Amino acid sequence: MSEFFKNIGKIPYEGKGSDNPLAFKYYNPDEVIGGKTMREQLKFALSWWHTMGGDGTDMFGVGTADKTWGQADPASRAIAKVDAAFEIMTKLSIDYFCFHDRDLSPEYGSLAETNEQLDKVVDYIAGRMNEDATKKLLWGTAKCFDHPRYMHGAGTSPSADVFAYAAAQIKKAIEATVKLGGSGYVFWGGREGYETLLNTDMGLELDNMARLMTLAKDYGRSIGFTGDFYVEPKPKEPTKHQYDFDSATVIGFLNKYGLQNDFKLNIEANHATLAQHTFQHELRVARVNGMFASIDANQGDPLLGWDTDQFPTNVYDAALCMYEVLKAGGFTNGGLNFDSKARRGSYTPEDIFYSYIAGMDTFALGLRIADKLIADGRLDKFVADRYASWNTGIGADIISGKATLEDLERYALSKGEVTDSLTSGRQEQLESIMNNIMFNL
Ligand code: XLS
Ligand code: NI
Ligand code: NI
Repeated sequence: MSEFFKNIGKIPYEGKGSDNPLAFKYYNPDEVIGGKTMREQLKFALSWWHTMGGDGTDMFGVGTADKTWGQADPASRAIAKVDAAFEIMTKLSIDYFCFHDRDLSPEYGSLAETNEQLDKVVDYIAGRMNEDATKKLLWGTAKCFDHPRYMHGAGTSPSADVFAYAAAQIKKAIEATVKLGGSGYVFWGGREGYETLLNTDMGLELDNMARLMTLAKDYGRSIGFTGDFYVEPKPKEPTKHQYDFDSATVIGFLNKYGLQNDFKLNIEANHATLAQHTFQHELRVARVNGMFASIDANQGDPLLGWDTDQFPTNVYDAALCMYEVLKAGGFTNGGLNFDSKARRGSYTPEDIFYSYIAGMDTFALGLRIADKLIADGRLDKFVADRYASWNTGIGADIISGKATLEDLERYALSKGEVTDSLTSGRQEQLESIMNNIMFNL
C-alpha cells in the first residue's frame, strides 16, 4: 500500500509553547478533560467529500488541489481514496469518518452497476477497519442532490419516480452505514425546498419528506440499525428556501410526523450563521428539546451569505459549542465532523494537515475552556440565582400547576408593582468573566 504523505509523520502533541506547524498545541488525545479523554469528548471525524474529493472547484474556476490520488479511473481512485483517508486519520489521530454514498464511489451507467461498485468500496473499507479497530464510521448519508434527476428535490420532488429513485439510493446508503457499523445516518435536505411557491405544493412536499424519512427509519430498524437518524438543518443554499430551516423548525417537523424518537439533530455552525442564529443558539434549542446529537464543525464568514465551510478557528464559538455539548452530557452516537474545506488557495497536500490541526486545536481549546467555565461555576450560579423565584412561593406553585389564573390575579393584586423583583442581567460582567476564563488557561 503506497504512502501518500511521505513527508508528514504522525502529528504529535507538543503543547502551547510549540512552534512546529505540524504539531498539536492544544489537542492531546489521551489527556482527560471533564472526566473523559479528549479523543472521547471530541470524537473528531474526517469528511470524505471535502477532504478526499473537494479539489477547490468553485463557480468561477476549476480545481486547484489534486485529489486524484494518483488514479485516473474512478474505481481505482475510489480505493486509493480509502487508503489516503486512513493514512490522514491515522496521522492526525482522528478516529471517525463520515461519507455520502457518492463520495465513496461515483455513479456508473445504471443504479445496479453503481450499487455493485459501491459494495466493492464498502467491503474494502470494512477490511481496512478490521485491521484497525480505532477507525469508526460516525455517520453515512446519500447524495440526493447533485445529479440532474434531483433538480426539483428528492423526497420533495414533484415526480414520484424521482422519489422512488431517492428511496432506492437511501436504502443502499443505510445498508452501507450498517455494514460499516455507523452510529448515525444523516438527512440533509439539499434541494428539499423551493425556488417559488407559484409552482410548489408545499403541503404534499412536506408530507412526502416525512414519508421518505419514515420508510428509511423503518427499513433501517428492520436491518438492525440501532444508531440515530439525524436531520441537519440549513435555511437555504442550494434552494432559496429549505424546509429544514433551523433547529426549531426541524423539531416541529419531527414531532408533527411522529419521528422524534428516532431522529435527532446534526447541527452545522455555518448553517446557523445562514439562519441568522448563533451556533450556540442552534445547539441550545436542540439540547433543551432533548434533540441534540451531532455536530458539523466548520465556520462561515459573517460577511458572506453562503456556506463557505471554513475550518473552524473561532475559539469563542468553539468554547460555547463545547459548553452546550458538555451540558448535554457529551456525545453518545454523535461527534464532531469537520464538514470543512481548506480555502481554494490552500491547495497543497500539507494544507490538509494544517487545516485539520487548526480545526482540532480550536475545538480542543473550546473543550478546555468549556470545562473551566463549568468548573468555575460563576456563570451557572448567576443563571441559577436569576431564576431563583421559581424555586419557592408563587413560582413553585406555577411550576407544580397548583396556581390557577384566579390565584395569580389575587397574588398580583395584593403585591402591587413588581418591577423591584427584577435584577440586572449583567451581560457585560458575564462577558468579562468569559474572557477571564478564556485567557487564564
Ligand atoms: C451542506 C451540508 C452537507 C451535509 C451532508 O451544506 O453541510 O455537507 O453535511 O450532506
Ligand atoms: Ni454539513
Ligand atoms: Ni453545510
